[in-house]
Amino acid sequence: MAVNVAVVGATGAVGEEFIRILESRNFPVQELRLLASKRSAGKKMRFRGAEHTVQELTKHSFQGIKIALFSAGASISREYVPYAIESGAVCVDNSSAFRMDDDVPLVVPEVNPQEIAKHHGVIANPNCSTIQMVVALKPIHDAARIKRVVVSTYQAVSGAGLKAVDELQKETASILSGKEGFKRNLFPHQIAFNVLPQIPQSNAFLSNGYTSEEMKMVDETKKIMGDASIRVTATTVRVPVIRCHSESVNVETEKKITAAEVKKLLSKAPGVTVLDDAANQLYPLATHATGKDDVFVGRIREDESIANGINLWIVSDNLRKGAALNAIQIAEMLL
Ligand code: NAP
Ligand code: 3JN
Repeated sequence: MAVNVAVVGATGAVGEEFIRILESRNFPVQELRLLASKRSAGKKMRFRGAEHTVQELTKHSFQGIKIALFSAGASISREYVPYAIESGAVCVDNSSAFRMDDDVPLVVPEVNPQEIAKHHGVIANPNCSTIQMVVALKPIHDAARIKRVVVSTYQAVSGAGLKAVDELQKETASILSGKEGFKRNLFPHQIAFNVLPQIPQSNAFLSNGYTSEEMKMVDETKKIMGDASIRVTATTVRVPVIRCHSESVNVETEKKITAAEVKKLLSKAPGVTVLDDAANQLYPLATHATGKDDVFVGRIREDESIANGINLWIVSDNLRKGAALNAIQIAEMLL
């Protein structure tokens, strides 16, 4: 049965992807309501060949809505998710607003789909860097119990929204054309031809020296995997790539597991494609994963510095599996 669906933050990087995926997966949409700020009200966006007009988000926006997909930041979610629930909608929220609340399921369908049924009107979508990592880690945890994870990320600028993509493109063009005086709005340093060990770009650092993105990876991984004993440490880094996050992940397990066994396990794992053929220089790349649904894993090898260690290289489209696709998979399960 088709349902009325609202997309909050429809004009953003994640919102645009929501619309594309709802269409390509033939999600049973009766009415699609596109919501954004006052700035975008009246803007036209296409869905299934027809023009849809973006409306300003208000507390009355959710009448008749069954599924509300939120992607306009945590403060908007905190303010408007309660109105959506009150109107009878179930919300899938892409922001960090409710992720760590005890009574809110934090779901990656390949890892903990059983949590969806426990919702009270809102299901949280994890952070993009966490999602792609846990999809690859779950089969290893089930087989050999993961004790510790050390992850370093290489995150695309689209994770910071459309304005960040624009800044990278304009700054790159400005440098290549030899013009001086490019004015940055978003990133604290030059992002073109550079690598910034700070995500997010503002208010990033906590009193322990980590960034909030790093602590999201630590806390969310434990909650999704349902195992608070897994030790996780993260360094999150922005690179001048438009789309797809890459991750170098080191895993220490309780039980010995060989690289060949991990390859075999991941080859059968839902949502994972193994691309790992050293002889042919085959491994996951951002350019290859762009626009694709799976989490790509390669460079699978044993960590020879410890008894039970595995190294992985994990790449996925941050706007698809990392955000819109994961949320729509949750919505499909809800229906
Ligand atoms: P973006 O490209 O900057 O887009 C922001 C969207 O939010 C736009 O549609 C914007 O509408 C809307 N918005 C901003 N202020 C609003 C307001 N006062 N009322 C209604 N709508 C408002 O950002 P994005 O990359 O799509 O990310 C949006 C949010 O999604 C992030 O803040 C984050 O919470 C979440 N996110 C999650 C992940 C993840 O890891 N799962 C990844 C990326 C983003 P206008 O066009 O009117 O400004
Ligand atoms: O920077 C990235 O690559 C991912 C960014 C995610 C993000 C950006 C702004 C606000 C989030 C998130 O999903 O955790 C949030 C937030 O909701 O706190």
